[in-house]
Amino acid sequence: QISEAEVALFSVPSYACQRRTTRDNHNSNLTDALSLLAENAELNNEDGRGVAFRRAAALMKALPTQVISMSQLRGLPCLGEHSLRVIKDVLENGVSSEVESTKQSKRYKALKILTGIFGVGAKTADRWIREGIYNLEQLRDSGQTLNRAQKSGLEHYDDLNEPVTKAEADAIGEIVQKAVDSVLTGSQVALTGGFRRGKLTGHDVDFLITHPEEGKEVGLMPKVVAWLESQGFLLYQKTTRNSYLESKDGPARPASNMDRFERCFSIFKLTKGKEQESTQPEEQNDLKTKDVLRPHMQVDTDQQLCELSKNYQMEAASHKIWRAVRVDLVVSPISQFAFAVLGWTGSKLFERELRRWAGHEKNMSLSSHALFDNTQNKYLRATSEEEIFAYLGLEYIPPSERNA
Ligand code: DGT
Ligand code: MG
Repeated sequence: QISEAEVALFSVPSYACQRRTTRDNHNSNLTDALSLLAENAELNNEDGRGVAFRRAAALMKALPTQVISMSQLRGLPCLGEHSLRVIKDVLENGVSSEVESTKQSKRYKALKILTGIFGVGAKTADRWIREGIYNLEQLRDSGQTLNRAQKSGLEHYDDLNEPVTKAEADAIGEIVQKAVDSVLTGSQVALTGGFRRGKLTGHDVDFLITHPEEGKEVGLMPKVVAWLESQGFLLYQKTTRNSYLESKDGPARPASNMDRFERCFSIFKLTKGKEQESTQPEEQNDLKTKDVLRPHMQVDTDQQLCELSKNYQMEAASHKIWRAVRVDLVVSPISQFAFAVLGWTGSKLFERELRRWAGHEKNMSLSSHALFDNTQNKYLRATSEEEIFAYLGLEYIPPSERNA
């Protein structure tokens, strides 16, 4: 038994953007439970509930040591009645009964499976479940009309649900850099998202593209996409104008240069082993490629050719010489680049908290495009993330400590 006096109390600021959250987590038993309930709420379109659990999970993630007693949590922000109940359950019983029953529920399982398809959100999954569709077989049998994204998502389901490694992210980064160099010299590519925060795996790879000369980036995305497509790197792509009008959190739509944000949701075809190429001796690589791609065999007849092609396809499938990876590309003008980098580095909760801080504490509006000061009624220009934190009156938090 540990007496109350021996249990250290924590003191933690209430906004996640005021805290340093590394990848070290001393309370994963608690954060896993709270994150699952957050995810379940989000899958059920209960956004308020989802955010409450996310905030509670982020707070537990930021604690410097393992929590062993409820009394340590006294006075901490972000912990509502429901989250405290879940934490208490885990501390006393090792697991939360609510989490366990959620995990077992038919609805949660179906929502996970169906939203695991790229292009399927909570609303679509809910509609399918109401029609009796709980898994991929039932979906295939149902004859539901799928859009282009969902068809691709279903086709590459296993690949897209397998975490992307940092090595794969780097290999894709090299391809994107090559694409950008080929269509506009001087363009720059920045890795954003979870990998910029030092995560070792991710669900996708996020890149931000810009050019040091303002305006040169206009029309860049279609050219990059066309190059990637011509080289056979894309299994799927959809380019959208990331119009300011669509974002709920940004300030009122300003000057026309805001129209330029473009985003490409894509699925890359990544050759396996590509990420290890640089660490392997050249000869070994040559041999491997020849063995798989160019079997030394004499072909005399069409039938032999057909056999060979069939063999090759089977060989390719069993060797799985490539895999599908989700990649997000965003093009930003250099004048907005610092805001875009900050906005696309995440984590999602860190971003949400930055915007809440800006609005509630500073009377400012922050988006991935700009920072607007509502008191001075003007935009605040920035060329680095450090400057943006300074405008917001926040201590600078580096990417590796934004893992809230
Ligand atoms: P993961 O799941 O391993 O890919 O983790 P992250 O942190 O890379 O998450 P991701 O890829 O969903 O998003 C990266 C960041 O990009 C996220 O913190 C917020 C930002 N972001 C994502 N989608 C949008 C969007 O539609 N609009 C804006 N403005 N930002 C977005
Ligand atoms: Mg990501």
